[in-house]
Amino acid sequence: MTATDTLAAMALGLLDGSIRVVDCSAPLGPDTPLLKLPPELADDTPKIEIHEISRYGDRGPFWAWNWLKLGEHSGTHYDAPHHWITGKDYPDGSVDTVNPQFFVAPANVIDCSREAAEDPDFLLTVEHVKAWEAEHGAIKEGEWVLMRTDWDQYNTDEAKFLNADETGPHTPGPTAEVIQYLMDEKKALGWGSQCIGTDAGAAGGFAIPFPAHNLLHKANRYGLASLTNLRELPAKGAILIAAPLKIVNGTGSPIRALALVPAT
Ligand code: 23J
Ligand code: MN
Repeated sequence: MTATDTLAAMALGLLDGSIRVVDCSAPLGPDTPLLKLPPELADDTPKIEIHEISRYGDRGPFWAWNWLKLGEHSGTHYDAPHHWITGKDYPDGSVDTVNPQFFVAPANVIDCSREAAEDPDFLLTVEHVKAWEAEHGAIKEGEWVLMRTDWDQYNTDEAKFLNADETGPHTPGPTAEVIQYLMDEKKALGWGSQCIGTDAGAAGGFAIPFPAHNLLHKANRYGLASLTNLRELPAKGAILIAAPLKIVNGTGSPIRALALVPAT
């Protein structure tokens, strides 16, 4: 099959509905949950603001439009290598310089929903990933690895989504070893989470602080956060479209993440 045939088959599948588009982005607005950092570290992500410029009225009779104020790492978003100090020197490490070929890629979806429901501090280990590969097939070079926790069910409630108490946030994520394995041995494209960031809630206190950020971006690879609807994706076989805005020197960007899946 030539690439032209492949694209023609895909065009048919999109038009006849046998390929379904799953929306993997959360609503982006003033109520979107945002990352809270410890006060001694930095300012938090600013609140998302949507301001009306005009709405079919005196200031523009025929049109409506808004202006926005928001952090790059707001809502369902993309982390570029320049987000972290370990990736700061890559010439293709900001959102405007990443090769767009990497914005469309196969996705491996590791279902940790049961574990995350039982333990909000659940950490995915290399043993888990290898067992998943034995069951579903190897993770291949250039593919996304997405951790399904069904955490998107808390997206409309910031307190539940962040799940913080006096000991800090409690949300699931990867061990440092998993990210190291995915980067060094699997040459994965990146790592995606359904929580506020790519790292576990407790990851600020790990031996390498925020290991997903540290190790993904050190490898000039990418992160996705606050993904939704991963329960609708097969373990293998989905194509994920995750493209950041082309913000000049941007370290990340909100995205409309879309998964192409077989309609069953
Ligand atoms: C800045 C500092 C720490 C973290 C983050 C941002 C994120 O999770 C993010 O959105 O990239 S952990
Ligand atoms: Mn981010």
